[in-house]
Amino acid sequence: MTDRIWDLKAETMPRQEKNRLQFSRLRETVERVASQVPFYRQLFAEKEIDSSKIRSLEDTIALPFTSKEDLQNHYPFDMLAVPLEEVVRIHSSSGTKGKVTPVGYTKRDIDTWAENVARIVVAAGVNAQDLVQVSFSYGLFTGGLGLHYGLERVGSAVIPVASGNTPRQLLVMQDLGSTVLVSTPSYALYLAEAVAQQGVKNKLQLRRGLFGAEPWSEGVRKKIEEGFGLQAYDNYGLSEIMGPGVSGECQERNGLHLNEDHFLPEIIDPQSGEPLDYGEEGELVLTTLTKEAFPLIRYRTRDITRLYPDPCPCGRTTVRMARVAGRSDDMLIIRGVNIYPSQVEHVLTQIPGVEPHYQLVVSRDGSLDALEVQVEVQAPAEEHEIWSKRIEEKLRGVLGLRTRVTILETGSLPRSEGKAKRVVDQR
Ligand code: DLL
Repeated sequence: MTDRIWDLKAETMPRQEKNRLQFSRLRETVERVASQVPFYRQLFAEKEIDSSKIRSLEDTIALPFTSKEDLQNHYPFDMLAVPLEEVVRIHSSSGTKGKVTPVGYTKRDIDTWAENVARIVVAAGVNAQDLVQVSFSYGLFTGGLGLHYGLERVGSAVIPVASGNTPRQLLVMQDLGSTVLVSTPSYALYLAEAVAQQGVKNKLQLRRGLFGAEPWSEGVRKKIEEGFGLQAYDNYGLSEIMGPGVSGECQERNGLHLNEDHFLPEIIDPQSGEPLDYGEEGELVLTTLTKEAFPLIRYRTRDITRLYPDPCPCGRTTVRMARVAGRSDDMLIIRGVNIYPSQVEHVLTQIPGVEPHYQLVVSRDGSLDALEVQVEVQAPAEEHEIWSKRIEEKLRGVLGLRTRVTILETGSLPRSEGKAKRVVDQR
């Protein structure tokens, strides 16, 4: 069965036609930032770049990268390509380290955003009949309002519960009969746990869930699906580029369709900055093609993924990205093994009896880094030792990683209502 497709023309456009569209939008963007954003004007002058040098899409690689540091150095509004009076909304990135990065939107940007989100929610099977419980926070974070506008555009009834207040979430879910849940995967796990504790799974109408804003493994997908009896879909985005709506899974759940007519993707080697081929794992770099207020050229997302250009059985021709393994800055190097927290999560969630609640504590052991995995298991204290050995062996077998596993009782680790903090760095 083919999915319903929100924007048939854009999402099924033949590649050649799409490349032509991307190229003309890229040139326009380069011209616009060169004339409107002093940062780019100066950078292009230094590197002797102007739009006449962009003769094909391949010439994108001649353009300089933009980094998070560039945005921080032009805090708060120097990267805007329009006067502040044309800005109608400001969001910001999470800013876990240092200052937040404010991002502006014009009226048209807000409209484009809603269209992009509409595409990904329809790809995940949501329609006008759905009652959608949005359990993302509403505020500077782009998750709440971003999903909200896209869902309204599709015609769903949006319930803006926002994050937190778990008892109320469960009440709304049951009494209003929410059919779709939207949240971070870690909050969904927390909610699923509360559903199990109250024994109300059979009172729920949920059929689908859209989860994103942080890395999550297939194991967690399974736990969430079992916990609510729904089908879970991944969606990806980042505030600097727009927010949610950059890419999302269709019914095939085999990669996230990227809205390429608005965002030009590349994969690069995070160390050398050299471009990598389709299928190769590296850092995602995005150039906005239609943003008015906050256009970015070759923005380094730090997110590690791959791109697949082959058409999808769903009928969409947009390039698909693999689920994000993690951020290059979250990669741990433990005794020579490079590892993302989501890989540890994947192994843990494959072991029956182990709960999907864990934390990784990284410390220094002499000149080497050491990893302690704290994980919850439903087992009496006298069995913790056996469990710890069993999990250590499993991690070593699958990931080649030597760790110390500490077993905790169910409910010991903090639960997250937004993005989970999985790594505690004691170095
Ligand atoms: O998290 C935007 C968003 C909201 C996406 C709701 C999806 C749903 P930021 O707060 O700026 O924006 O954080 C962006 O979160 O660079 C990734 O590292 C991570 N991230 C977002 N979605 C995913 C995902 C929003 N599906 C940063 N899988 C990004 C893995 C994700 N990581």
